[in-house]
Amino acid sequence: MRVPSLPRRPFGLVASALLSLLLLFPVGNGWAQFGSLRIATWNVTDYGGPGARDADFQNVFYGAFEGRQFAPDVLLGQEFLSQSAVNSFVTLLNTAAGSPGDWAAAPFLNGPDTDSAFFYRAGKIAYQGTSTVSLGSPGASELPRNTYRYDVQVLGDSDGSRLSLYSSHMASQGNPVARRLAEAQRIRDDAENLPAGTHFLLGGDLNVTSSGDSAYAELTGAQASDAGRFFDPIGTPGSWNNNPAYRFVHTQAPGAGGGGMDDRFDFLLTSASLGDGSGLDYAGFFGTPYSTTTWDDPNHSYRAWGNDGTSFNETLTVTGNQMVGASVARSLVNTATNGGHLPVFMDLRFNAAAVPEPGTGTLVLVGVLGMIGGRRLARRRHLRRV
Ligand SMILES: [Ca+2]
Ligand SMILES: [Ca+2]
Ligand SMILES: [Ca+2]
Repeated sequence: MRVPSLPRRPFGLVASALLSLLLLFPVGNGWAQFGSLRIATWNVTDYGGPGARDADFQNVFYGAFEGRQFAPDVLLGQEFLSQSAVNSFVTLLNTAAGSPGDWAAAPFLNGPDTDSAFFYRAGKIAYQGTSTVSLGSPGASELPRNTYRYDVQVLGDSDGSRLSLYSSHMASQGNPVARRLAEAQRIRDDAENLPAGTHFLLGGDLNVTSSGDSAYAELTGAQASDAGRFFDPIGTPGSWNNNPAYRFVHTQAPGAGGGGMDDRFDFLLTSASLGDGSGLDYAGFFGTPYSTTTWDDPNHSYRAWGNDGTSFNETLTVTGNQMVGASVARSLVNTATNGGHLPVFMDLRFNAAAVPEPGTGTLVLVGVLGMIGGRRLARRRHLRRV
C-alpha cells in the first residue's frame, strides 16, 4: 500500500497566518454563538463519605447510553453530612472516568439535620459565595434545615450574568405544612431582594405532593411583588402523588423500600428572567407542559434522569431502561438508599463571549511556535546546503 506523501514544503507565511487565525477563532468553539450550562439537583440520601455507593455515583454522573450522559456542570446536592463528605464527593466527581476533572465545592456549612452542598465545575462558573437564607429550627412552624443561596458568575457569558442558586430540602410529608411554607416564604423574600438583573433558580427536594401545597404556591404564585417569583420550566402543575398521568416527571422513589416511583419531590424552578427569551435562558420551550407520552420530550432539556416513564409505583426500570440504559439505571437504584431520589437537570444557554476559550490561547501559541520553528528549520537546512 502506498503511503500518501507528506507535503514537501512547509506552509508558506500566508498559510501559517491563516491557520493561526483559524486557531484563534475556531468554528463552534471559542467563536460559538451560545454557551451552555447544565444545572442539576439531587438528594443523595445521607452521603457521609467514601463507601460502596461511590462507583455507582460515578457511573450515574459520567456513564453514557446511546450518546446521552448526565455530566452536569453545577450540582445542588441535598443530604450531605460533613465537610469530609463533601470533599470525598468532589474526589469521586473528579476521578470518574470521563470527568473533566475541574470539580470544586463551596465550603460545607453545618446546620440542623443533613445539609445542602454546592458542587461546580471551576471551568464553567466562578463561585462567589454562600449566604444562609434561613436557619433550621425544631419549632413546629419552622423549617427543619438551613437554606442556602450560592452566588456565581457564568464564565464566558457575554452579558456577564450573575446567577443565584437556592438549594432546599423542605420538611417531609409527616410534618405540618407550616414548616414547608416558612421555608418557601424566606426563599421568596430573599429572591425578591436580589440585586436587579440577577437570574435565580431553586433546586431541591420540596417534599410536596401537589402544586396546591402552600409552600409550592408561595414559591410560584402571583403576588403584589413578582420579583421573587419562581416558575416551573416544564409547566407541569398538578396532583403529582400516586398519579400515573405524571409518570414522566416523578423523581421518588427509584430505590428499593421507598414505595416506588410515585412522587414529584425534586424540582428545578427558575426566575422569569431565565425564560424571557433573552440572554441567559432555559434551553427549551419555557413553561410548555412536559410530554405525557414520552420521556424524550424535544421541547425540553429538563429531565428526571433515568425515569423513562415505565416505573410507575415500582422501583426504577433497570433492564431495558430506554433513557439511560441498564448500567446507569442499576447505579441510580444502588445510590438510592431507602428509596432515594433521582437527579433532575436542565440546561441553560447564554450568549457566548466572542473571545477564545481557555485552551485556544495554547493552540494559537502552538501555531505560532510551529510557524517560527518551521522557519528556523528551513533556515538551518538552507545553511547546511550552502
Ligand atoms: Ca448538619
Ligand atoms: Ca413516594
Ligand atoms: Ca433570560
